[in-house]
Amino acid sequence: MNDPNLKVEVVAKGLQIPTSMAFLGPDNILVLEKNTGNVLRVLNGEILKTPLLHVNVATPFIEWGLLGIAVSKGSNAIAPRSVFLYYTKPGGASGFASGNGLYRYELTTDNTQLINPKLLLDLPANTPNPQASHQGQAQNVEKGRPLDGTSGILRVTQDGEPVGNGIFGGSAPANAYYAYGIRNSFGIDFDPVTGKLWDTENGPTFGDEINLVNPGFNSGWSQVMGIWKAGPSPGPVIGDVNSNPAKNLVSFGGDGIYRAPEFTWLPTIGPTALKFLDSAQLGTQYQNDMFVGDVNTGSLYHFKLNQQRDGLALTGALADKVANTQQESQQVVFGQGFGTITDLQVGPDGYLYVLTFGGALYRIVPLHPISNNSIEKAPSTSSTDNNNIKASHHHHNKSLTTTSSSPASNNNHKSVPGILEPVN
Ligand SMILES: [Ca+2]
Ligand SMILES: [Ca+2]
Repeated sequence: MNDPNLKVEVVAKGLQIPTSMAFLGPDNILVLEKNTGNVLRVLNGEILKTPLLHVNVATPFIEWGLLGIAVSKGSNAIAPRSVFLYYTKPGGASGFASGNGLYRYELTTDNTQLINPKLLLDLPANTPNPQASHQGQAQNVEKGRPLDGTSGILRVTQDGEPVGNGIFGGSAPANAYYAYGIRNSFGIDFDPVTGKLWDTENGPTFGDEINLVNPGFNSGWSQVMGIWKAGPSPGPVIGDVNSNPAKNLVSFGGDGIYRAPEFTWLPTIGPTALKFLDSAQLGTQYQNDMFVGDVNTGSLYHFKLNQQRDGLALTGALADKVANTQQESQQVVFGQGFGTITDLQVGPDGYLYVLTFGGALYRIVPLHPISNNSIEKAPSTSSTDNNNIKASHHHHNKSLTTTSSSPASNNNHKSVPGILEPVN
């Protein structure tokens, strides 16, 4: 940790490619394993042997498997709690995968089983065939397929119904779109102060992004990545100004609105989870700030928001909103040596939890516990009574691997992992 007043504790080790987590209570955490298809519980630092659930998952690609989890409280004290899972289903005509499903399960009251699954969203899981997949209006190809569930952030109720008539209208899955033109999102979270959604996105070999995602947000892919014209290498700057974005973007009659990233890495670092620390337990100087994980450098990044909270507070070489070099990126590094960070959550204890591809779960805590009784943790976003759930369905993450021999690592046209975050 760059802050000498903070330290990293190991909560648990020995998980097999954990992808995401959700708190049931203090020291009581559900964790997903990507390839085993197991939903496990880590209780007081111990990984309980019997999974709450095992699902068959498609695993041949780095982007596929058991990927996203969110927990909602029951509608009252005795109602079952809902657990939402997002995973890639095996089979289908291709033999690889029949789709990506968002399911709602009931958690048994003894916290040992997930039962009564209900399929809320049935989304495509395209194999890495550049010609066949991801050339639609969701990717800003005007004459391409209508919105098909790819390259978007989707919003449905906890029963899987569209919210109102949907921003882009039509039938499922178009009516579930909240945002589109997203190449490969990995992390989403809601600002606890404004309620606004933010995401991280992975570029191909350049142009990773952090975005403020307003309703109807168009991120610009496959025309723009970062602020540059998309291509094998960065083209000219065409996407740095909201009011004058690249030409030829699909706007759905004006319902879709391009917005430039609030931050871009030119050399790719593979940003992953994004989390707001809605707690003062690491010190008030970090309260409600944004934290982001990555793949390529093992770093955890820390960003302060500007006063209006519609952008980031950036100075020096980052005042241009671009980390032009790895060195510039160091300015926002909070800690290093984590390996690949797959998820970040704030525990009921107000500390920041870090889940890693290598199988460890860490917790960032103060060196000396903060003993200010006046500090109260804000309501946790990992467990809410909200009505909506958002599913991030993305496009290929080229970088959730450290080996170039991965079938996924050289392909820009995949379907994708999902992360679920409850709505505030
Ligand atoms: Ca973008
Ligand atoms: Ca710069």
